[in-house]
Amino acid sequence: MSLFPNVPKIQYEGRGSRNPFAFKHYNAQEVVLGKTMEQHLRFAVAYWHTFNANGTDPFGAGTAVRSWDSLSPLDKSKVRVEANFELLEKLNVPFYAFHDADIAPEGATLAETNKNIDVIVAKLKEFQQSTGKKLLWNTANLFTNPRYVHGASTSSNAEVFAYSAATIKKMLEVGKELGAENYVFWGGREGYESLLNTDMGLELDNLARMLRMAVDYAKEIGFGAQFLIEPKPKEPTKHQYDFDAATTLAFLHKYGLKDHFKLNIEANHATLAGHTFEHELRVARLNGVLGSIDANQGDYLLGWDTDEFPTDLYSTTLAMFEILKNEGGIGKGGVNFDAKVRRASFEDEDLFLAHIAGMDSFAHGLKAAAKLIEDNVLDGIVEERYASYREGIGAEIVAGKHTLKSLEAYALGQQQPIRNRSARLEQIRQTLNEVITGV
Ligand code: XLS
Ligand code: CA
Ligand code: CA
Repeated sequence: MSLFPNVPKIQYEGRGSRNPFAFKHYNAQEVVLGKTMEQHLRFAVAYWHTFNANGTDPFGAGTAVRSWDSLSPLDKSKVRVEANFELLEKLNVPFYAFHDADIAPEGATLAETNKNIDVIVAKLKEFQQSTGKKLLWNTANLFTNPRYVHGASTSSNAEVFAYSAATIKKMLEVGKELGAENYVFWGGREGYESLLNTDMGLELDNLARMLRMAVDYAKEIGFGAQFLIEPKPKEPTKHQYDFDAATTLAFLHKYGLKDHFKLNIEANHATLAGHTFEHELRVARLNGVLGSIDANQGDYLLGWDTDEFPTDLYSTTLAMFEILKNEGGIGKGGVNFDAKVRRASFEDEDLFLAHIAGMDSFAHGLKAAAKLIEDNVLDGIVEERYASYREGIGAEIVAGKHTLKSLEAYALGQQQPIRNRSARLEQIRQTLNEVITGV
């Protein structure tokens, strides 16, 4: 029985198509720079936004109209599993991602919750086997339940730390059972509101303690997923500890955890931190920790995490440029649509149309980024701009042959005033426009 009878299997029809239920750019088997689009992009659907979110906002009730609305919590969870695999199949998306709380209702006790999870995990496993779809990552929701009011690993209450540890343990086991390729740690409420009542040192030490325990347990049970930390600067707490890629890297270095984690970079979190998506990806890439991405976009007029489906081609192009430049591309990670339809897009069809828009925007970005690389556009510009470091004094500086003293002697010896060259940014942006509109 179909849960989305009005939606056909989405096919690639190419650029000129005006069929809303067709891809204009995402052609899974098309080869770009030696790999298929499917291999480059490894798309994933986020369970929570797609099957759980109902459009509730602080001013109004849910608007989404779903066929499972009237069911009991456990039956709802079961139908959502079917909805997930039908949607993945119709969109030709190979992966999905979830939190424990997305797939099964919380019970009255931890044991009961775990039992509910087991029921659904068995069903997910059956569907994975019959469809060939895979779990990109799973994670623990350590922020919704009121027990996490002061955080989870960084809670002021040790009972909450222990409960969080038990939940992470369970979700690592679930990840192993379902063959998850990654496991994500997003710092839900790991942050603080005011230093007046916060022991920041202890909280950060505890966060590191929990991550270390997770690394150890995964090893113990033979769960080989790539571990990912997902930075975010604020929301829900005023100050989140994993503020951005650079802050998270410093944390991992300090606690000797760098070898065990990569980063899951989310576009909307980057902009909330006052960075661009590509900035965060570049920082991660240069430090060898670009693991996976959460694809979405924020709204430049709003200061919060709107998690919109990505449609900004500048952003998808520059993001894909970083991914293509990353050794091994996106690797074990993927492009996870951590994005939700707008509250006014409340019909089932919108779930598909939104993913088509996101997938096409990333496929378009992939093609544009590949063109930038093939035609040596940005690399050529950068190479020319830094040419002074490849000869003369620049080459000597790079080779480590100089000191402040020797450079003073050099500068004193120069007779001509220093001449700089224009950076030509306007022209570069025009070239980028040409590339994006030309592919
Ligand atoms: C919230 C985060 C969250 C993580 C997974 O802002 O994006 O959804 O991706 O816990
Ligand atoms: Ca996310
Ligand atoms: Ca988000």
